[in-house]
Amino acid sequence: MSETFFGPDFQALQGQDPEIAAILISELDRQRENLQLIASENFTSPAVLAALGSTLSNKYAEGYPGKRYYGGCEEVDKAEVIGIARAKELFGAEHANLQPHSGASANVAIYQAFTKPGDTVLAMSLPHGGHLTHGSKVNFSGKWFNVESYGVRQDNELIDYDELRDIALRVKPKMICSGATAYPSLIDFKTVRSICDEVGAIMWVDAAHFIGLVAGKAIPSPVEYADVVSFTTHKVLRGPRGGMILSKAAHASAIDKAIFPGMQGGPIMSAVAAKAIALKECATAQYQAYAKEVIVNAKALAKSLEDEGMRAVSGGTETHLALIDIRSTGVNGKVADERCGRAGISLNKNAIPYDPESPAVTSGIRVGTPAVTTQGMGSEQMPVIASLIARAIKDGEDEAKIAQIRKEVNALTAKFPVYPA
Ligand code: DSN
Repeated sequence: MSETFFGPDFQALQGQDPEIAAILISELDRQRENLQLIASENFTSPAVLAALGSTLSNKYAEGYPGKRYYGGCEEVDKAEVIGIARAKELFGAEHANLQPHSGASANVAIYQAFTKPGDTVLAMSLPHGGHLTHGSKVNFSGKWFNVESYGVRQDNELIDYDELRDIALRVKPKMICSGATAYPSLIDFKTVRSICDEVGAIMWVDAAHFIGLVAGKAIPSPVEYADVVSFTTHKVLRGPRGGMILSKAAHASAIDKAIFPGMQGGPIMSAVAAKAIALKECATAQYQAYAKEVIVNAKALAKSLEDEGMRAVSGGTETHLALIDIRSTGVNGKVADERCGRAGISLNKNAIPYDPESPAVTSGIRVGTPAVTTQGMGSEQMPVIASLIARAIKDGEDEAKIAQIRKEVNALTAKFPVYPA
């Protein structure tokens, strides 16, 4: 029963606000019953959810531990101090700031700490897998900064570090950003560091997508190379929705000032405490095994989708996500996303490099394994999932077939219950 998951307070909510109570229930049911393949989503632990739903949410705590602008911060101070220590220990970082409300907020702070409006920044292009905050014209980054872009080669769909270096030498950026939302391969941080040193640029890594794999020691860390690393805490990392920044000690003051008072007021202390909980969870052997399994599953899912006749961009994946070129199906990304959705499979349409379709349509889908791995699925289930996706894409016009796929999706997820009552 979904009601029992929320505990005794839920009855009061049902009485007071049945409309919202019903949404909490139906969203929990959706997460339990459907296949969650969005590469940036996960199922956070009940302990993290408990902190998010706690009275820490009531507390104003502008400032930093021991230097607040409000009284009564003794208890929340303890949570933030513990969280900072855990972040530094887990990532081997010299400085950590747990206050960013989101990944985009963290990135605003990084621009503010290291650049002035009008400065040149070099980042991965959005159509090749970058992020809105990496210089998109519809985002503050593209409006207020001169963001130059690098991309992937057309032949192997991997970052071309020679091209990156050539562009850096030409445009002389103040800062170079590595990191993407739809790049299935590992990034060569050592080479990026050498390019930054050559042109005198700050090395910023937006690790939002893969930081959980770093935390689980499943892939190499950017922390030793980068001046500053920003990320979200709710993806593979499996924490609360929010952001975090790690940096060298020399940048600590600039980062902290950029977050507060530079662009945020009071931190969300319930989220800060939840981040501390997630960081403790990430330091366990179980989490390390999980992070490795996420990659094993992503590789298996990419291979199985290729067996279904689709093409994995850059030949597969080394991370938690795969980008799939679905042009062989004759269906575009937008339609595939919608058909999978009707079949109970949550994924997203995604541009592939050099995509002939517009960003609103796309030729691809992005799939990720953080959530299905959390619920215990393994290599055995990946071909089953690939087959369900392929059938939903191909048979999506036939309501009876979609209903049958949905039934199979629900039967599969029932075997791997999330948030058991
Ligand atoms: N929106 C996130 C994603 O899905 O990749 C990036 O911030």
